[in-house]
Amino acid sequence: MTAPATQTHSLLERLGVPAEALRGGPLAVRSPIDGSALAQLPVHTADDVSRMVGEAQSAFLAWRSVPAPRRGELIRLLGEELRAEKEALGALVSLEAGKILTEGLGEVQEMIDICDFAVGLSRQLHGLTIASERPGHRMMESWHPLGVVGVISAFNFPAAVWSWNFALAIVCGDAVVWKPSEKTPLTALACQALFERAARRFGAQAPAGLSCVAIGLRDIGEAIVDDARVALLSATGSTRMGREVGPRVAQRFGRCLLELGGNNAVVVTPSADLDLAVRGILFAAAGTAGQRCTTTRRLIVHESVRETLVARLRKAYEKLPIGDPREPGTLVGPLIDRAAFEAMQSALGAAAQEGGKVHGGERALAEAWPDAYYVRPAIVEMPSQTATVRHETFAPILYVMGYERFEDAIAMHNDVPQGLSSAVFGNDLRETEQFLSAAGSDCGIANVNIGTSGAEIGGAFGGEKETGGGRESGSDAWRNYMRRATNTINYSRSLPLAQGVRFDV
Ligand code: UN1
Repeated sequence: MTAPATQTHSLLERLGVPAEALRGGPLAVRSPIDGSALAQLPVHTADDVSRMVGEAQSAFLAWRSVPAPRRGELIRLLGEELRAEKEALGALVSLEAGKILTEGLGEVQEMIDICDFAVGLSRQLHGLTIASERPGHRMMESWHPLGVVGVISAFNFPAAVWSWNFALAIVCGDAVVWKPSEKTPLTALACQALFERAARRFGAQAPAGLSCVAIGLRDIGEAIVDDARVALLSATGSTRMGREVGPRVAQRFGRCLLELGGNNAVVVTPSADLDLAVRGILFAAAGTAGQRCTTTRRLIVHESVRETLVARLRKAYEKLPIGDPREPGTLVGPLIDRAAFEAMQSALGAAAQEGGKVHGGERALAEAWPDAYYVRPAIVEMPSQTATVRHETFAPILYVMGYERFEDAIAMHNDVPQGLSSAVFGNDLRETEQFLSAAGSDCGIANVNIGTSGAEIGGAFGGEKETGGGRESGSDAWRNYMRRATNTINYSRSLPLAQGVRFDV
């Protein structure tokens, strides 16, 4: 296989990021494939961020008056650029985030899908008309562009998470300042270059500053978080990050959209089709090397099928091809870095201390790539849902717990601090519907007979409790990016007051 740096540079050049932009800075960007250096990127300062937010604010003031369907046209053009460069951008995601190729391409497809969705939405940013209690009056609500949107994204979806926010924000009439993960800034530069291509084709009506990318570490994120001109801060990452960001944005009465940790479970009931369950769990638990916020981390299985299911999963796990994510046969690529590997090992150690029986989890391919961190995905049979299980470790660890009564399975399912995604496998309508009911799964996403990961963009994406409560992507998530005005219009010749109040002199 070509050296990651060589391949990355030629992809970036193709995507419109010049080689000189990748040199001479303090931020070392590495490929998780072999740990090799991809770039020494220049970084921005807090002052640069302040300037960017100012430019974005000016762009917003012009952009908000461009008709929404016209704004949709810009996103349609971005979708075209993404279609044209799907292979290249997907390969870049693989190189920088370590995803297998099909998942890198899937990520770009998700970006194309949200662009299509946003284009349609640009003619559907509608409010209600509401019956007024007063004669000759009409009430309605209008949705207006909000302002500058700050986006902070994580390494594991280095492009798609930005696009969910960006495509909606742009059709909603906002401008966006993006701080990508410092682990995956090159993908961000490529996205920006593709957007600039679309903007050039769109013409002068697209103001400069509509899309800004701020490269750097924590201080750059903080500069966006604390800037009062940023009307909405959409942040994806750890619960620890959200706990800091949320109150800081609230302090200045900004809006927050948080997508934080998940601790997603699959419940397998006695009536489940085990062939489906094995396939669904395998992809959701071991896919993306366990590094999706929607990854299945817990398996809650009825005692009557537990032994069979665990045996089948273990067999499937042993066959998982681990290796260079660019090789067509690979299903499990590397962890993002050494810290991820160490967190995984310490979770496995703690689980063993708590009585867990660990299968797999060991480092792989260390001799071939001493600076990369490949692991065999782990299955850990637990005596109960311990403290380690209740904590999200961003690695491929599947904890298995048994249950006897379905009510107990639901209680165990909900007894974690996070609430993102969930699934039940079963063909007993009473159980699967109970899982989806108000007294069932407490997550933002609840599925039947499919795994917890791989949501489509048409639905609202996000979760409850420590997951942060935000909803992105489909359904009515666009409302996050707009402000609502309630309008009352009097077309009569008198002035009746609401609630029958009299105030005549
Ligand atoms: C994430 O891991 O941050 O549902 C997002 C999924 C993808 C998005 C995951 N559509 O797994």
